[in-house]
Amino acid sequence: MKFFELPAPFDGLNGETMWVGQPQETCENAGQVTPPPEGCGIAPGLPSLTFIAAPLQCDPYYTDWSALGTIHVYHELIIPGGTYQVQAIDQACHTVSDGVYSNPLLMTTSLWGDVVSNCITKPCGPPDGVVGIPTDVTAVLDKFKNLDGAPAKARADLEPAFPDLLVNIADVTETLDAFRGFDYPFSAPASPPCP
Ligand SMILES: [Ca+2]
Ligand SMILES: [Ca+2]
Repeated sequence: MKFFELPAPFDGLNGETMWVGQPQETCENAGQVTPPPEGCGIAPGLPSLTFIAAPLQCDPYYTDWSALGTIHVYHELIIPGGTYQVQAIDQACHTVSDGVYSNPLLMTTSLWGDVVSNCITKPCGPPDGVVGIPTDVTAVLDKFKNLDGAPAKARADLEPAFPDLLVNIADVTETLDAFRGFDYPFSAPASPPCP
């Protein structure tokens, strides 16, 4: 994954690349990460009790990504309003060779605190470019409480800088700060993440 166009102060990392790491099954329930032996707790209104999450890392992890469905990629350098270029490569190819990667797919993340459009109908609508109290802040609070009609955790997990795959009151507070006009609170690293 290439950092294609990140906003300031992260723009010094534009052009740097990282790999998507090992995918792991993760609970939708706000208070759990890895599924315990007895299974994940409730996640009312969502189609599955789990989803697939994968962090970024500096070395390739090879798997059949197409078999996994939607993958939530998370890292401190997945930031709001950034555009990322995603490509895949076969394990048999040399990673330094041009022309052996799949066609690039560009993806842009939503603005800081913009989690949903609304959750009046389920599932919640996608981010709409604005941060509101009855929409975004309420959505994250509802996810913290595991209420019916809350958004998926991949949307509601805003903090810490490297998201912890949990949704608690700190995530609600960040969304409220975004509504109040506060800037993205996490800083850019001083040097590229990978050598
Ligand atoms: Ca919104
Ligand atoms: Ca969190």
